[in-house]
Amino acid sequence: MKKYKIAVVGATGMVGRTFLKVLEEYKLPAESYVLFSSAKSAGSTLKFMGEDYTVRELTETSFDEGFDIALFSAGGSTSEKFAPIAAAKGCLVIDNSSAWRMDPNVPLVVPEVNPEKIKEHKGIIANPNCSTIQAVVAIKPLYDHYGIKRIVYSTYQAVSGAGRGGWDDLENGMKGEAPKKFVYPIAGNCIPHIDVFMPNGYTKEEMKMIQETRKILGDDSLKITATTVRVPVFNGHSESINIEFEKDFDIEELKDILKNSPGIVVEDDVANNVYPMPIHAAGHDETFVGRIRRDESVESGVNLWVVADNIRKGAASNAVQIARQFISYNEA
Ligand code: 3JM
Repeated sequence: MKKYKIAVVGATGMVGRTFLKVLEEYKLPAESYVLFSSAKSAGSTLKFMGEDYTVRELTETSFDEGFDIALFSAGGSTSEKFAPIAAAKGCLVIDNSSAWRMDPNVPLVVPEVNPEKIKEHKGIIANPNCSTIQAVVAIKPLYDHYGIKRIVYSTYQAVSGAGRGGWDDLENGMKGEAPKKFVYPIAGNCIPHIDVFMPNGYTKEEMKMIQETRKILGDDSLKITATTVRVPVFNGHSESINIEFEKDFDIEELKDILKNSPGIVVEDDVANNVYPMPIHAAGHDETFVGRIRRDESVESGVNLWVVADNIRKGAASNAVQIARQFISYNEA
């Protein structure tokens, strides 16, 4: 079996550190790992695979040494500049930023949903937005069985999605300190504003969910609307997803479909107060689905409550799962 030279770009950030944890767990067939960061964090040491790794500064010649796979999570501008450099050197980039997601030459992949798109890569594969990933894991099996007319997303997103600055704003805000990352205090608050506002009045986060869902499901005409909200939760995104189907459905059959689909854990026993919550999803790679009930206001619709660890399945684990699937296609 081939052994892979793997680079982690943005290793010191919140997602980067989770990359390292997930890589330790998934045990890819690696020949070596090299960790990169910006000049600011270069030279620091990270514990990885039981050893001390010195983080190296990412430069234009970093990919000259012949990497096979690079996991990027260093922000959009770093990806814009360095992903093409890495790809030109024959390295597969799996990019966690929004920089390449909507590029028609870049597959946008969630391994439970559209793994075969990995084979079409031209050097870059994009990891979807955290909120999109958990949504499409839950939606895809229902899309296949019943067809979908329209989706309404409402999200309740954790501060970890905004990186360490978001985390610190909640922690310090609970002690009464003013926010640094968010426009308003997040402690004791909900902020209906994630990423920047667009000319149509939506936020960019909302438009990411809409456009990425269409691309991943391969359905450009799917009707979708979204409201994305930052809530005072440290880690784990929650989503209310309302779906209107083309065909009629049986609610027990729908639950069975979700139970038997990859990457999903159904937690739905309201008589015993069982439903998904961020405090339970943290540390897991599955998407948790509950509060499954018919939308009685339309002919054929359902409401779902969908929760996942946004730093793991929403970022690091999904990217490592793409790498693992890429390797297994190579071996086949
Ligand atoms: C989630 O600095 C940056 O460019 C990162 C901005 C960002 C993104 C993004 O647009 O890539 C922060 C948090 C995302 C995302 O996954 O879309």
